[in-house]
Amino acid sequence: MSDLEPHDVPDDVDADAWGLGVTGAVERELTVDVAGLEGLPTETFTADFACVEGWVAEDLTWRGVRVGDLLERAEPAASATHALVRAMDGAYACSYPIERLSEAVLAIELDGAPLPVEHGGPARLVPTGEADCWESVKWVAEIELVDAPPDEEDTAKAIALSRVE
Ligand SMILES: Nc1nc2c(c(=O)[nH]1)N[C@H]1C(S)=C(S)[C@@H](COP(=O)(O)O)O[C@H]1N2
Ligand SMILES: [Mo]
Repeated sequence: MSDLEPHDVPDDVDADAWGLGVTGAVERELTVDVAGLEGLPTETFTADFACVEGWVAEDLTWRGVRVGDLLERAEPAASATHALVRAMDGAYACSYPIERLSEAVLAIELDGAPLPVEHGGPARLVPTGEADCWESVKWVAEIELVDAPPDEEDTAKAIALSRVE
């Protein structure tokens, strides 16, 4: 493992080189880049973002692609029940039931501008509806579909809570 703390901005984020893989229990693994996401239907919504550390960012307007639209293109296997959303910073990964992940948005814009790297650009997972702050995975690099809840590798909550005093 690198000595990069998972909350640090990865220093090699290059929007032109970035790609997101949809892997695992799917009929066709695929990779999508920023242009590919821009080519899919997007939606825009506004929400507050609250962190368990005690702060709130109000009225954030996200634009992005419904994860369900992306998963459809990869044709999830009938056996797939969950997904691990992995960040490009290696250790950070969050597990989701597929139905819930499908409702989340892969955001590429924040408040009308390309999502800044410090907030997870080129693409950040933004759950719609109730969610914990650590579920909003920044610098998403891979969505791996799996046949059972991936407890071992589901590190996001522990990493986030380790930062809370
Ligand atoms: N890849 C990655 N995503 C992450 C985290 C992280 O450490 N690494 N922290 C999470 C937590 S706990 C919070 S509160 C938000 C912080 O988002 P911000 O840096 O845009 O404020 O990112 C979430 N997504
Ligand atoms: Mo958080």
